[in-house]
Amino acid sequence: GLTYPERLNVVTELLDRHVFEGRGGRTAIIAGDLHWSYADLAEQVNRIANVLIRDLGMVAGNRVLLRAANTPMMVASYLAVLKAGGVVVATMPMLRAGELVYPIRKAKISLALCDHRLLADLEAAQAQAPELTRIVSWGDDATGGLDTLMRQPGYEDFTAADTANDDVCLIGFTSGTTGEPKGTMHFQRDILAICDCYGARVLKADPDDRFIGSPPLAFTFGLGGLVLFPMRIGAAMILPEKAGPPDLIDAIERHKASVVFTAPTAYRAMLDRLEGRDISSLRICVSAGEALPKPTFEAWAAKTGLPLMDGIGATEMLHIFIGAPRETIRPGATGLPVPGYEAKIIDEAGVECPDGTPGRLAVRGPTGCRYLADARQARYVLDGWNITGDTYLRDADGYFWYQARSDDMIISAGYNIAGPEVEICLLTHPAVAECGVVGAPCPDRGQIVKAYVVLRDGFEGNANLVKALQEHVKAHIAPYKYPRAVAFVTALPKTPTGKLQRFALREIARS
Ligand code: 3SK
Repeated sequence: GLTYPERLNVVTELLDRHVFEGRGGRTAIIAGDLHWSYADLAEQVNRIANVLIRDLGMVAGNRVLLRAANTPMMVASYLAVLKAGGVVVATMPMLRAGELVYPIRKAKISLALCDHRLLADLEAAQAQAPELTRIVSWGDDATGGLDTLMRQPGYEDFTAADTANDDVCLIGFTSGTTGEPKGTMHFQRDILAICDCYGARVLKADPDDRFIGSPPLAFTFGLGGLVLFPMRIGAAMILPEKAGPPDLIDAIERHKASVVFTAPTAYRAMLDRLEGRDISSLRICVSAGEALPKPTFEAWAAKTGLPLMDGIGATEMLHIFIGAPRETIRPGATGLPVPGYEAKIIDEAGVECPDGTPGRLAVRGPTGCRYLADARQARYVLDGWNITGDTYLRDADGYFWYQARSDDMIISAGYNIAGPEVEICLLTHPAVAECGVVGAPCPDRGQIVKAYVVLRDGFEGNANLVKALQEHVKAHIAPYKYPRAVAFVTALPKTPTGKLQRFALREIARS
């Protein structure tokens, strides 16, 4: 079991400890030409924490909204709020004004720190969210802005707030694929727990690793993979200015990244761009955020010699709770419960399913399961188990195999067909770059399988290709699963975290 001291401030453990113990000179952050050591980062954090308390009147327990891309100042602000005993509500940089109103109102946020480049939408949101009374920007050297306030003399030291290990310190909003976003609350100790479970027992990186990746820090996948896991072991994080696949390759090559956290879509996009590039510094590649199709695993392994470490996490659980250390990966399976967590498969009545039978994935562990003022708690958390929206099966060896999001099952002429299984099959066809498969209404069969396909360069979407794709599916998986309808599109609808929005495709299919 994990035990943490009753009084615990994670910033002491993740950051200040490295400085007290003589590791302050180690590199903490690399962003373009900027290099911050652990000591540099600690000073920035102290300066911002002083501004929060002395200039902005924050008191422990206050919620502070953060809005920025993955930049050094975003990391420092995040840690400063934690160190000062506040509660971070980080928002995805791509959210627009209308989407910012809900978290501000729901979490009753009065103070925000914001990169000046993203101010306009936050200010527009403020007009509809009067509880947000103060926005302080950085990066513009504005009068009264964070940059000037931070420079005040005497701000270089700050004593960490005396927080309890079960004080809430971050509220992560879900991406809201199934209704209003839910605010998930996490304790100070949860931040260490994910490092000491997934980080220490599955990822097993070391202090000389250099972490990189694309998920925003507002998505806890990014927070853990890019900030918390490296800091727990005194390693470095690389924060590229842009995090699209070409930028990721450039930054891996330039800064010799060794651990990468990103989603399957980004691995596929990188695969097409590796010719002539040197990414030999990579040694650990984590894939999560959406299910990892086996063809993507195989293609990445063939091109780089590296296995993709699949994992499933949830904003509710803070980070990955099923995955496999490199030596026990089974291609196609997500993995085993991360040490410290338990997982099971249940049916509609909540009864555990026998191995081999698909059902709903439920999980419990040291993190998770606390929603901010939300009646849906009673539906999604039963007896301490978090009921996910994913259909999985467990095999006789205890490995968990993804089937579909529970609401992504297509029922066609009485057959249950998992959309993602058809997607995986289509992805093995050379013409297919990306695809999404959903049920479309059909008077005869209830639903038919419909595939939305983005083609690779050089392929033309015509009737012959439709036939070829249908034959391809029939030849590789049970023929009743083949897409009776295929539409060629230039892009698929995605969430800000890069997940396919099947509900949006379903709506298109319905119209
Ligand atoms: O699998 C996910 O979507 C996820 C969500 C939150 C944190 C971590 C992960 C991998």
